[in-house]
Parts: sequence; C-alpha cells; structure tokens
Amino acid sequence: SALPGGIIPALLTPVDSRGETLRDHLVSLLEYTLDCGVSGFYVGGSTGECFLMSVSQREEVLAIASETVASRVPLIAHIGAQNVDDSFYLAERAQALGYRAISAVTPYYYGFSFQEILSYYQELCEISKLPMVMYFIPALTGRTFTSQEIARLAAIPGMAGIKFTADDLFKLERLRGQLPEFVMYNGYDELLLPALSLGVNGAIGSTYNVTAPLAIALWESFREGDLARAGHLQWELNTIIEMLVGNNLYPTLKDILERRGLGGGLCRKPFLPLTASQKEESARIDAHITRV
Ligand code: HMN
Repeated sequence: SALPGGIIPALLTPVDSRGETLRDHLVSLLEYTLDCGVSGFYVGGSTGECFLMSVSQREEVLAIASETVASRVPLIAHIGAQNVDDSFYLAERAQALGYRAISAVTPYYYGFSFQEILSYYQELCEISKLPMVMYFIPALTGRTFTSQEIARLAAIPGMAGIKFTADDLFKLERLRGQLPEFVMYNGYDELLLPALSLGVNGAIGSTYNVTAPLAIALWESFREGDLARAGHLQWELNTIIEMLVGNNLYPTLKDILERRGLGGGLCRKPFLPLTASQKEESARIDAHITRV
C-alpha cells in the first residue's frame, strides 16, 4: 500500500449555483483525467474548495471519488479542518471508503505553537491506520516551518509524506537529503521540473485537471533523461499557468472543463463566476492548451 508517485490532480469540485456538488460533472472529470493517465487523485484539498464546504459535502465528494475510481489509481483524502473532530470524522470516512492515505493542512489562523501542531498530527496519526501526508502551504496558512521542524513532524509514527507547496527549493532539497524514505510531493505546478530534479516522488496540483497530458509528458521526459524536452514542457506549462492564475484560477479551470464538454460547474461563494471578459480569456487559454 505504497503512496502514489507521478502526476496527481488536486481534484476540482464542480458545484451548481447553490453550492451543491454536481455528481455527473465530477464523474466526467475523474474519467477524463484517468484516461489521460494520471497516477492518483488528491481529493478535497484547497482546489476542491474544502474550506468552503460542510463536512457532509466533503464526505459526499470523498465517496463519489472512491466509487468512481474504484481502485484504478490510489486516492489521497485531504481531511484537514479547523474543527479537530471534523478531521477525525473525515479520516475515519476516508479509511472506510478505501483511500490509500490521508492528508491534513497544518493548523492555521490561531497562530498555534509548534507543540500544538505536533500533537494535532500525533493524535490524527494514532487514530487512523492510513499513512498521513502533511500539507505544507505557508503562503495560505501564514505559518511556515523550518526544515528541522518538518523533520520532527516527519518522525511521528504514521507520518509518511509531505505535500510541499512552497517555492523554497533549498528547504525541499535539505529535506530530501535528510529524509530519504519520506514521500515528497511538489505542490506548485510552476516548479515541477526543478522539484523533480531534487527528487520528489510525485506532484499534486490544481492545473493538472486541465493539463494532465502535458504534465505527464514532462514527467516522462525527465525520467528518460530528455531534459531539453522536459524544460520546454515546463516553459509551455508555465505560460498556461500564468494565464490561468491571472484570470482567477479555480473558476477558469472549471470554465475550461465546461468548454471541453466535461462540465466544470461553478465555484462556491465567495468565489464569483467569471465575467464576460474573463470567459473570453478562458476560451483563449483553452485554445492555447489545445495547440501546445
Ligand atoms: C490542493 O490542495 O488542492 C492543491 O494541491 C494545491 C496546489 O498546490 C495548488 N495550490 C493552490 O492552488 C494554492 C497549485 O497547484 C497551484 O494552484 C498552481 O501551482 C498554480 O499556482
């Protein structure tokens, strides 16, 4: 029951204007990306809008993903929540639904001490039989950790890996050398190739919902030692990512899925729907991706 490597979309959650999950759209997205050859899914993370959802909505998405994927690839459930009981509950559900691993964002907002964060993960790792992937995203949590602190968290029994969503590649490199068995996922799609060169095991990201074939081609070029092609693909991907991020990322990713006939739906409030000019830009981005 090893953790997956390779390209792993951070799954989007298509919703209607009332914020209810569009099951058929979610199933289409899963089938489409599976056909592209992705190695797994990260379900219910930031990209999945977990922090805008109720626990029952999160549970529903975990269930739809596991029923649809039906063990074709391993699934990682993001179960982090501000209410610890919600995390425990979702961790239990993930285990019952056959997830390969759980993941939790580092506790945020209250400025918790390192000890508090350590004991949060210790307790989660004790109650769950599933391996834990800590979700390190300092730009959004406002809380960073030194590589020594990450190494202390990595030593918790059951802590199997990290989703490293940070651009501090020196820290990534130091951790890789210090923790050879620890599973490391790159989190900024913009940095896939540099992170691969530093020995990450996989990459979890939002943009792979619409660029999986390109990201997989980059991964394979790197594996084959074709660094010129890998570098070119990173450049192509980054041109796309720059456009996506400049147009409101998640609603644009969903709009692109709509254009491809997969049905992306909307984002939950307070995300706003795309304006007419953002929709035009989204059409241009989709056309650009198709040309690459
Ligand atoms: C998740 O939890 O949904 C993702 O793994 C988050 C992922 O790391 C993305 N980060 C954010 O959206 C904040 C990246 O894929 C990011 O969207 C991408 O690199 C574009 O900047």
